[in-house]
Amino acid sequence: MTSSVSGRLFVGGEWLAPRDDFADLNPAKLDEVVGTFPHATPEEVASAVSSARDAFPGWRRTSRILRAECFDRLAQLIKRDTDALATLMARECGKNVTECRAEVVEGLHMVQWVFGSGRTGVYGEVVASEIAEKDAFTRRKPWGVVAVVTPWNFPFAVPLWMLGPSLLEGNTCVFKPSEETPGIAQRLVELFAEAGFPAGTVNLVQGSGAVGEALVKSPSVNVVCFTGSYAVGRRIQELSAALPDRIVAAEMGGKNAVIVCDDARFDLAVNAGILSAFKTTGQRCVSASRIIVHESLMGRYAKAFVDTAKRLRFGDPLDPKNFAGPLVNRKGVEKVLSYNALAKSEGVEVLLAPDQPANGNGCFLPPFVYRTDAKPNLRVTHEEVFGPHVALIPFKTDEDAARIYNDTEYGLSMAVITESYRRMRFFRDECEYGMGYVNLPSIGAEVHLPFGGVKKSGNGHPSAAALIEAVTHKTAWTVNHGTDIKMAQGLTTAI
Ligand code: UN1
Repeated sequence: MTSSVSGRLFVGGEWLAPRDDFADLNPAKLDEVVGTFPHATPEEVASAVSSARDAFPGWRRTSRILRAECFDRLAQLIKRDTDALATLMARECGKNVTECRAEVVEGLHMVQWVFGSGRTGVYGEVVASEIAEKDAFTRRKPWGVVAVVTPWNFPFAVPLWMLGPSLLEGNTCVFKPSEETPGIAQRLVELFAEAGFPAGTVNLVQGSGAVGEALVKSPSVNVVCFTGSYAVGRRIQELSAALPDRIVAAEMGGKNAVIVCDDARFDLAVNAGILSAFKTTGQRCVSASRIIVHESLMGRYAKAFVDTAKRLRFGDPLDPKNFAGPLVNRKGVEKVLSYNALAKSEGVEVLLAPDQPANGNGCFLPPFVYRTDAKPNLRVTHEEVFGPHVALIPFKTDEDAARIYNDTEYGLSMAVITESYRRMRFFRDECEYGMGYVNLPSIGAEVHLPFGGVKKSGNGHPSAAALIEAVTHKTAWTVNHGTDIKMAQGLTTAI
């Protein structure tokens, strides 16, 4: 018998009484309730924001090194609980437990990075002044309260990408996770509390989009860090436009691609395509739903790709031998099925299609693979699907491949499979993306690298370590150590 989580909100260092407003189901076995959770009321959201606001001055005044040291304790707790965290995550979001474990490790890496940055991070620079007697320097200051609004597909690492840099720099946080993964979010906040983060520095509100909306509308929230769908990210940006100094760091999905050049190592190219398309059942924002293949390789590539895709085992997330698990919920299955149907109606050549969902009790859906020429109006090759659904698209020249890659509204992740440095540079410069990979899948970023995209994928405030830019603002300091006033630009000081 597996245990069920009693969901509680965490406000001002206190756990509120559990409530069961909504049930959190295991997508591999829809009759298993992972936990029951409260929808935060508008008053509870307001109280979480004011707790964060009240905790801000004390936390900001705490030395950066001492703030970072709290993360050392958190790292020990994550190491202690890695297996339990991975198992809970697998039950809640359906990712295979081996992937969940890797995600816990990714979260741990963020925490370790924050700890190390306490003593090594640079948070200002000394600059020159026109006046010899003046010292000038910049210094980063925290904004204040950061709302952390996160998705279900990376329910542990992505929150830490945001909570880590925010707290390191002296901000306080209100965390609103996806309602698909409230249990792992609650566990994470329990670990923050156990690690000794002061009351009010990390607050947890749970529930649906209305809860996130109330949080984002609060004028006391200075920064919103968001990863999730374009529709929600756009809504956050619109609501935030009403506030003059609101910062939004948004990462909003992709229509990523792997480009397979004619000089590619063949097996590596097939594996990179398979991992990009089907790891996490295609539910990473960096998953590739387009493999752009040189026409001379296409016949052989398509055959090897389909043969490999047929062999992949989508099954129980708790069985480490399975390649991947179910989709996150029924809605996810219906969305992918509707794109599979759309592909057929748009006239593509279907190479592999699921007959029907493989398991009636879970949200399983085997891969869908098709081949099509690049066409500007084909919706399936332009819209984000978020599931095991992938197009193989032929190209003739590198210029064609870059044009096909760029012909979407998104620009998140790109992988190029080539042995040629010249080609790698060509795609690096000509394509629009945030993360570029060579001879690798389009997934698998590490926390000390910036993570984000351009166009509909993001607004230039990448997550993970690079989030420091969004959660602080740079101030300028100019200090005169002369005995009279001398001004820049030759401004006269005679009175
Ligand atoms: C996401 O897909 O939302 O780069 C995050 C990766 C992971 C993070 C993915 N480190 O694939």
